[in-house]
Amino acid sequence: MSDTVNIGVIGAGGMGGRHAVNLTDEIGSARVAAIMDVDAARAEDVAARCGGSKVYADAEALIADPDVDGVVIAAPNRFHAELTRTCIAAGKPVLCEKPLATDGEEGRRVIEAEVRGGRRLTQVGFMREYDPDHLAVKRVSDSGEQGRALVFRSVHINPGWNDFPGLGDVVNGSLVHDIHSARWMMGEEISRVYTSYLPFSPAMPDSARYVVVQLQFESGSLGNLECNSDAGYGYEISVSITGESGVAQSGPLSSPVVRRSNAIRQWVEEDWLQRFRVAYIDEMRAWVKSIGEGRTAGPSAWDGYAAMLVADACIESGVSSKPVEVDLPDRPSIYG
Ligand code: ISE
Repeated sequence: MSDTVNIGVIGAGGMGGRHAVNLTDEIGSARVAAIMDVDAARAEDVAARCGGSKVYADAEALIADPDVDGVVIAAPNRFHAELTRTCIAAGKPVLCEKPLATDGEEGRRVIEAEVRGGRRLTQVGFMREYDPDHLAVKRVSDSGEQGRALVFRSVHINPGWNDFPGLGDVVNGSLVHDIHSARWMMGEEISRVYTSYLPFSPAMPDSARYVVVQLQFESGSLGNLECNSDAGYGYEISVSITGESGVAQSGPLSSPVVRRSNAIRQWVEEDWLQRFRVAYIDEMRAWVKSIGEGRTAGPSAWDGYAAMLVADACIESGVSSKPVEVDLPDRPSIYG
């Protein structure tokens, strides 16, 4: 491999486009060698923005390209697991956007493929692991200065959704991040969930406007995840860990508090691309570095799979209105 890491990006929409631009503008040691999208014009635009990448209409052909050292998957969620398995079969490192799969069963097949190959090749795009606010809260909790971690809380505010999301859309598309943050920041597995949700109207009982998930961790610690899928004003994410003698809490906003004309105002980010701008760049930098060093780090396929098992349980609980136990198998040795 030359000093430059050649990346193929699958999906030239908002997320894939952002990854491609970050690779081009922010990561000196990488270039976008190839880009794939079923919308040729969209792929051409991103390719031109990235200095003239090869354009593919077929994801398998991009993965097989010998000039591609690593693959970013930012295609629609339903393609994630299968494309990740294709990368594993080709022996190529892959950064797959969340969710790794559409359910636990599909996630299990990714794990089987990676275990069969005998080494980690997959990083999952749980980019909260690179967000300075999440990291700061975790650092305080891990330091032990507030005693044992008792309760994890997260509040996830989406500005809106294209149409009326169902419970599965909100859990797999949004809350899956917080499920991962809960496991990662508390350093333990979730053993039980109980989900309640509010539909957009009584006439649309399957829609999910606001979702609340109560968690229990293996040690007995507790958690609470909230997601407003359609807040109508902006995007906010906050997390906290309550310990025995204190609470570490991230501020939801990075903008200054402005006092003027008898009012206090604070600007709210429009979406996750703004809020997590730094995290996406740091995630990409770390992933490219790991490819250059011939190792795989960051959130693993196992993390992606565990999150899907919890997500499945959250959906089952929301539908049945009953608590659901999470049955996580033993972690294969390649995941440490
Ligand atoms: C979006 O797809 C993301 O990945 C964001 O991080 C998340 O906060 C948002 O809810 C999702 O829709």
